[in-house]
Amino acid sequence: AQPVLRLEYEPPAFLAKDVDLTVELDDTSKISCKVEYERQREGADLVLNGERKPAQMEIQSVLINGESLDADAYQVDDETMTIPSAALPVKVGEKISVQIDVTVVPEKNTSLNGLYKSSGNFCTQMEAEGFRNMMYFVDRPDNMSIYRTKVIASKSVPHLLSNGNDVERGDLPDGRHFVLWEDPWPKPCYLFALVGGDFDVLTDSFTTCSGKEVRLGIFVEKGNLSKTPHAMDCLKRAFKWDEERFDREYDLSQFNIVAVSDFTMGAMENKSLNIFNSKYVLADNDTATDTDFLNIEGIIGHEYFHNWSGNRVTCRDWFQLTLKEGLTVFRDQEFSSDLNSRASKRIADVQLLRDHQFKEDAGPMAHPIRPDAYEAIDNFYSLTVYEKGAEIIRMIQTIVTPEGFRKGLNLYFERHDGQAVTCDDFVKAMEDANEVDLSLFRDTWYTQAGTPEVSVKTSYNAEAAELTLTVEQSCPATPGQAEKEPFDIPLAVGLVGTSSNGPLRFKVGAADAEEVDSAVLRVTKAKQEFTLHGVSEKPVPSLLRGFSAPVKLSCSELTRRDLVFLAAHDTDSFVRYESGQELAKQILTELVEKAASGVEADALDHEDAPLLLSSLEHTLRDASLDRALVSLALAMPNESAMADAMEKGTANVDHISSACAALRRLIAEGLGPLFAETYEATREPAKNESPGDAVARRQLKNSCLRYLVKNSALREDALRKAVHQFEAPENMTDRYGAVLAVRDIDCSERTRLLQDFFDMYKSDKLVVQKWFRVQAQSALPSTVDAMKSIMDMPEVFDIKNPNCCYAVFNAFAGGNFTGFHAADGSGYTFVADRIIQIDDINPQVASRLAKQFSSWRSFTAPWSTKMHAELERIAAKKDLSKDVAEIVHKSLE
Ligand code: B3K
Ligand code: ZN
Repeated sequence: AQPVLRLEYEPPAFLAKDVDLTVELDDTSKISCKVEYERQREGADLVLNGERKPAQMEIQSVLINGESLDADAYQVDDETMTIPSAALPVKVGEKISVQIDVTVVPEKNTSLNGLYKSSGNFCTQMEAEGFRNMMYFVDRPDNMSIYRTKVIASKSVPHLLSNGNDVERGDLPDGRHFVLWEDPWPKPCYLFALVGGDFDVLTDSFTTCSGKEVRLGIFVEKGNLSKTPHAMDCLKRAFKWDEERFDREYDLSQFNIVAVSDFTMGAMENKSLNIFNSKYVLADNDTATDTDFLNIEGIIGHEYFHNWSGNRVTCRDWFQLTLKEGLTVFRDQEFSSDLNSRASKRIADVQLLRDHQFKEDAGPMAHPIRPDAYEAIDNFYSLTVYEKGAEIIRMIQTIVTPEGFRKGLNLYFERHDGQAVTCDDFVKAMEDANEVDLSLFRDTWYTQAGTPEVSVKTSYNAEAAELTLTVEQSCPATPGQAEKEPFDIPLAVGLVGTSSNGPLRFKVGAADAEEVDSAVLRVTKAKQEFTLHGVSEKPVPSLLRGFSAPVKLSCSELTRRDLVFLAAHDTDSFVRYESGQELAKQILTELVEKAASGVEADALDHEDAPLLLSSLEHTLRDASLDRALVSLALAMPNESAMADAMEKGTANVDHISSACAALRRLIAEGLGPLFAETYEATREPAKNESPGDAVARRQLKNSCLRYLVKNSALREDALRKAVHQFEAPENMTDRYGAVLAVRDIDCSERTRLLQDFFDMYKSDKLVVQKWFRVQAQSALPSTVDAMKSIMDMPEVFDIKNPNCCYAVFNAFAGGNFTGFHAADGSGYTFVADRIIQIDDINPQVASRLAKQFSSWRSFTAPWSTKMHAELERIAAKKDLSKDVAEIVHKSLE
């Protein structure tokens, strides 16, 4: 497909001011849309977006000012309807009414984009470009309109919902009923939503800071009411948090959430009618893990926060997507951090970024957070736009301070309320509210792709009590960007003293500056020096505190002992964690080299393993630590992270797998008794334990259990522990944790737990998806066969359901390194077959899966050649969707 280019933006020739929709829900649904279009450009034709497929849209009639337009008076092709200017006799600034009637078949719409059916209920997903699957319209985010929507259906469809307020409802003479909705806030069509179905409903209310009462509703498929209270609590917390932290009040008298089983993404922020993947709404102790509960909180918050960052102020065009997504991810991260453990949330977010976004930034799909071109916009709902985008916002907050950030955000909302704007407008508001110049920051982070590499050297002058940091930065080339300008990087640093084992105070810049124990250095040049004064002893530097910028940091003079020291003594919890990870990574890198030199997997050992073990032991024994952080420290860099860290074309799957397995074994064997002791100490709830502490305790307990089963001497006992934990769990975290612990071991306990798990939960789709996931991620050689058996279970597996695909195919391709990269290519072939199969059903799901092949250049042969061959096979598929085509072609370029 021809790429769309950011710099070719032109405002629309016609704006839809008022939209009057009537939707008659049925097998073949009739949709009538009367729009007041205001001309913006003299002489321009009215070009409407519309696609016949995937919902079989058929035009019934076109009326201009109430007069029927003959079919030969307008043109229709695969993507547009063009009404010639001559048929639209209005001047610039004047309005003309255009009414289009179509029919669509929601059941046929397996793309889940537009109007479709899920478990018998009607629902919509319009972002980014779904509205055009239901109506010919100016489908772009800078076209903002007031919507009135009349939904009509038979009474077997009792709940009829849309955006805004329900202003009228009643019965029709033919026995059907209707509800009329009016949304007073102008919005682009990607925020339009419509639902018709038979649901169970939880209602509640929230009183806003100015005393307005908001009715809240959560609509779920029948039988799920008991799994809604957590989501409702989260929703009310989100309302309150946004008032307190960012002065944002809700702006309508009702707010509804609908949970559906078939949904491509996590959820969608449609104005006052959020639609969710049921995975991110439904939870109770028996069926949801602690992580599920936290994810629900984050996503309910995220969608609610979009009401301001996205809906009241939206994007001018889709290149600006990070304007709403990066900002809203940042807001949901802060929400979760304020409500739970900030330190472990930060580490989890950094893990996600480094494990997945760094990979994207180093591969063929690398793009700036504000891309310059796209073929299929849905491919750009990426980790870069979302997660790296949130890091860019976080850096702005670091630069202007949290208080300045709040001021800047208030100015942004005030200045642009009701508008569709750009990332530049956002940065400008931050600059104006804080009187700072962010031009270098803006011109690097928003325009350049790739992960900057920052290296630091220090030199200490005892006499002058000065520490000089020499900082260098560079950024590897990415597609279309060979050379990069130096970024504007806020580098947070602290110093730790070895005589006190504690923070040292210092001064930045001048000897008479204020004394601090942490500072943010602004690195803006390729090479730059910073001098810290008043440094009373030779310190160990604590660099990139809190992961203050999305970069790869190295400091070659930090010895392994320094890393162990930081892991034990730094006051910054991120650097503590990071130092342990860095040590493990260095050891793993050398284990990979040993494996390459022919050492057998079982014989792999490392002279610094004892150092790592003593560091982990120190962490495990430190009673003052948050147990969630202890558990995070125990997780070693995985195979895929190691492959990413290697030079392109050098990753050998066998060597990496052996090295990672060896390190896990060394830890499991070296700390066996301590894991057993810690497991006992964390098995039962403590007195007066807070819910957050309980989550952290269970996290640590399950980490220990996973190591215990890897210890050959303790395995038998560990398997008994797993079975017991499965049978008498505190909640699903424990039951699922037990299954996870036995996942990779071919033993009777594994067979039994998997069977019991299925028997207990076979009627619960979301839990069965967990059962899929465990099997898809198993390191056992039978995994591809297990996935094929799952596909043969029509009562639980449906390839049209995205969650099923994610829990089996994406879980395998993205989370089962040894299985996906099996040397015989069986993993690749299995996944490529699925991409080809799913492409005809749901291109967005297929495209997400196809992204797993884009790392092929990282590997040595035979892996690289086999992945490449599968990419060629996918590329050759007839009628390949533009979503998958874009990924595959860019990967092959
Ligand atoms: N804005 C939606 C994403 C919809 C993507 C469609 N391809 C979810 C979110 O970020 O809140
Ligand atoms: Zn979002």
